[in-house]
Amino acid sequence: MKEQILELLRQHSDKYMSGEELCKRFAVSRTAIWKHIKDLQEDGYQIEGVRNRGYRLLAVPDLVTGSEIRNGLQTRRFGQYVVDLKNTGSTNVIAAKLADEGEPEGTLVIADQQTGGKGRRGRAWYSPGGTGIWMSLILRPELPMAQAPQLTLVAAVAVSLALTEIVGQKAGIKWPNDILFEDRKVCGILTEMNMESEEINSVIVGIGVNVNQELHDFPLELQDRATSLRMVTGQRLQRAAAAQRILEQFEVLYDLFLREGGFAPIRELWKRQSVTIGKQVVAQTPRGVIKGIAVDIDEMGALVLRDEQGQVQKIYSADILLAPPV
Ligand code: BT5
Repeated sequence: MKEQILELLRQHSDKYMSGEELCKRFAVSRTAIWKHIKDLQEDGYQIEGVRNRGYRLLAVPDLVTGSEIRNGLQTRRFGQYVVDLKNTGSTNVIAAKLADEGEPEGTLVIADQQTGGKGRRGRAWYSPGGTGIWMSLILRPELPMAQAPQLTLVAAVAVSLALTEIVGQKAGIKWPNDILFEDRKVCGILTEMNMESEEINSVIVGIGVNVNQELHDFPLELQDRATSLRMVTGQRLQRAAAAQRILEQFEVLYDLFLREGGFAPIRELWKRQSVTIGKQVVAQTPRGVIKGIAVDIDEMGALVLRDEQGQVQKIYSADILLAPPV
């Protein structure tokens, strides 16, 4: 009922909602309504209560709850069902479990804080409370397994377009899964696949975006390489609004990707947002280190390098570093 009261207050935020009206709608006592209002106020909602007039919503807090994510969200599936958590190990782990239990495509798991946020290859993702978007989306694409890694690139384009729009400055993609502002990482993406007899059962796309941190909020080892939307814009942002823009972009591009049955339309957008192409890079691949110039990504999403011997090399999985100046 608390959520429904909040929805009503949102819809009528230009006027007062009388206590009597609320009692009638929910067939409960005034005390019951008052308790829910008090609860909402404790969550950070600024609700004014005026005798003989009623309640009015004045301001919403920066929360990443289902209610804040769904409110005004322009998607059909992505984020229409939200599991919100105050604190969890990793939203990817929870989303994978829910996917196993049959939750549908578009289900979103979002947490205010992660204590075991995961990066790739066993690395950690720093996810303190109240500052970032730590969310994982369940996808169930009908795709050959070999195409699953392309979903990281689809998500990267979606995040980069959404953040570019929010900040008004290009958010660059560093292949395969980093989004950068001015060479500093603002977002990382972790895509994990669950197979069932050679077929994709589900793909979990985990997205972590630094939103309201200041430099000193990052651990020392990240201070020279991480950034947040606040550090770039100089302003605090509502995390839920930023998450909505990402979900909206992602749904459009994901549908395009599936409809076109391939990576081609995304590839062009990817190249436009990339900060990797044209750069000297060092690729640390499972097969060893390859140095060269990044010249393209191919139709499968692999990074194409021209190495120091002039040979063309395709990289399917790697950590990319900018080469030190020679
Ligand atoms: C990533 O891995 O960039 C994937 C990060 C995915 C995080 C999301 S949050 C929601 C979902 N649930 C999860 O548990 N994970 C996903 P990788 O490319 O391996 O980069 C990891 C490296 O980024 C670390 O080793 C640090 O150097 C750096 N790093 C860690 N936390 C960071 C942060 N908050 N901001 C910027 N850089 C960070």
